[in-house]
Amino acid sequence: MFLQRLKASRIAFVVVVLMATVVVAVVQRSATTSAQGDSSNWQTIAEQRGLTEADIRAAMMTYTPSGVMDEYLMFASGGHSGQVLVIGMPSMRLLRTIGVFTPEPWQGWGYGAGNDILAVGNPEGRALSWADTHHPSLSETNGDYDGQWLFIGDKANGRVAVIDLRDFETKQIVANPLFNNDHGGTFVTPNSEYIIEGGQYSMPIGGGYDSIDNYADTYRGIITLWKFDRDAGRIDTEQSFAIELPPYWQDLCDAGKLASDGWLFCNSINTEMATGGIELGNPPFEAGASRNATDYLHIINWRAAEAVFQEGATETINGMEVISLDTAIERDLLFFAPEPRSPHGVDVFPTGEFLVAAGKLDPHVTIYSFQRILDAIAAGTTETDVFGVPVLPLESVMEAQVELGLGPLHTQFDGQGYAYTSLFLDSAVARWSIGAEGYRPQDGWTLQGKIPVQYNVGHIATVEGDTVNPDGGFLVALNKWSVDRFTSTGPLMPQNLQLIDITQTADQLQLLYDLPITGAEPHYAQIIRADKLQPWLVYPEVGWNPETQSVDPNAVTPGTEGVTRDGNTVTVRMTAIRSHYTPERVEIREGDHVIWSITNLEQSPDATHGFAIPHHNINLSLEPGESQTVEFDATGPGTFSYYCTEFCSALHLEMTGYLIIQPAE
Ligand code: CUK
Ligand code: CUA
Repeated sequence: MFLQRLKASRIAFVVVVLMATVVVAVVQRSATTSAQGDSSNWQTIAEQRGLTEADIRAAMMTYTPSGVMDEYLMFASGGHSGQVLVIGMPSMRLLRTIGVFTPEPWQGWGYGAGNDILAVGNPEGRALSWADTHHPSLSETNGDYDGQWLFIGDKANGRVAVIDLRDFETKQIVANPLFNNDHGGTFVTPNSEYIIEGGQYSMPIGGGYDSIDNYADTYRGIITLWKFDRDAGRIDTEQSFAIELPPYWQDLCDAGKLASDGWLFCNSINTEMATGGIELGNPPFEAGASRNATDYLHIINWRAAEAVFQEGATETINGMEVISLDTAIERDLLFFAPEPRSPHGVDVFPTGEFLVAAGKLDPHVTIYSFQRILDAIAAGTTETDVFGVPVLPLESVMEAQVELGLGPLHTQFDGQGYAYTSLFLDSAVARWSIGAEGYRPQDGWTLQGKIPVQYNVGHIATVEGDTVNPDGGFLVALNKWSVDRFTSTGPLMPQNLQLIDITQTADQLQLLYDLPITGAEPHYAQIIRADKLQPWLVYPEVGWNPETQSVDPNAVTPGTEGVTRDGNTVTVRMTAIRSHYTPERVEIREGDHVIWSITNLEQSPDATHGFAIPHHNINLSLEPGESQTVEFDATGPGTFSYYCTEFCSALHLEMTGYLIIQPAE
């Protein structure tokens, strides 16, 4: 744990070393002065820049000298960019973006590589080129992040992506055939058996047309359990299934673990079944969907659902097996419990014994006991919702409520017996103690303190916060607004990720660092210890196809390069190595269909070559050992200089060649 590692003695040692370094630098640069005065002394620098002792502590907690690695990696959703952001912590350096649902030019993602993966889910006649990624989820083994896979959902189009953490590249996208939006995804079960994708806005299952006047009859909610096949490294759509739900707006889900393994939980809003129509004089959604004092926490026995699916007691809709609402009720796999008020999210405690939901319009968080839920189910209930789903009385399942402040949203844990909840309206993060055995029984269920954040915080993420064994140390607040935090670059302002030290007492929670994020609203993030990841430095063998994670049959070996023709089909076999392509001239004819394979023969770390052909929208990034094949039609004559887009060597500018396309006649 960072907290334990960073003992006070070590801090003192670091201070002494830092000062000694500064003193040496001062001696070496004794004549250094500037127009702003003597800036060779760290105290003077601090004074000149108006830095407080707390600022200097913050700098020392985050400053990471060149060449020193980060202890943690944060995987943050890339929001509207449809990507994933990889951020080192505690330095808060952006290390990588991963092209997921959207083309990403630098990686060549969608410009010759990954085009077929990106095309999954394109509605007929329409190509999607953006996504709204919300919740990244690291694969788990026994409830702990195992550093192997990352999953993320696309709220805008109802898709889920699989990323392989050996090369940090997207391997698969699946499109939900039942729903064209999602939100309660992605979340994994404790051994990544399933990737959970909950829908958000109810619709006719299958996505077809029906009048909204039939809302209560034909519109429905859905939760999909995508089966993850670890050996294949892919979602197995044949072994995946979905559960039909009432047309409430299921929101955010979390999987049970340890004590509650085998179950999953989702909060919901709009149990009023409002259908909008402000322009017709109806209450707007914001009013219509927040009338009820409570909505329904969804409690789902996914192992029982899996058994129903395996029995075949499902119906097939658009190729997906669906457990009907009636079957779900009959087979005792779906229960509700009231949750106050317009809730957003449910979070399962590390031991799985409790779960917490927060109502955006209620200043409390409500904690449910899983044992009480089981007892209430066993005791039976006569109360149901209008669809016949059993409703467990709140008083029978509630363990505690803690008043925190305005607009509580999402909760995380630190492994020290505390929970943290974001307060959207207060723009703060609250720390509260967990008054249960195994946590902090001595402190009870109480608010401990709050730290202001800037501003409108959504999710928060603690180190390994969704595991059975959170690491503590740091918390990151993912804030929607930054308002006055950064030098203005116009009216569109960055999101603001703020790193917070949670190792101290509640009144000493300290804001350490602001990381502005553009191109995205990162809704959620997960943080993993960097030593759990074992990414490749170069691909294991020359000729590697990242899509199949094996040597590509089209890989080109030295000496086998060339251009061959079979009718109108031209095959180009090319190698790339510092600093040339072979061949350097490719002469073809207008109307040819071109299949162009190119293999980077390099085995040195970071020896990436690019490959771009003008006016054909082809742009590859070939990492050491990588092989790619692109296909295109030579639709017009011309002279095109293909070239390497990475400054790979002193003679990089010479790494080029000519594609010459003769006119058809
Ligand atoms: S959501 Cu964005 S702040 Cu999609 Cu999890 Cu709550
Ligand atoms: Cu290869 Cu520049």
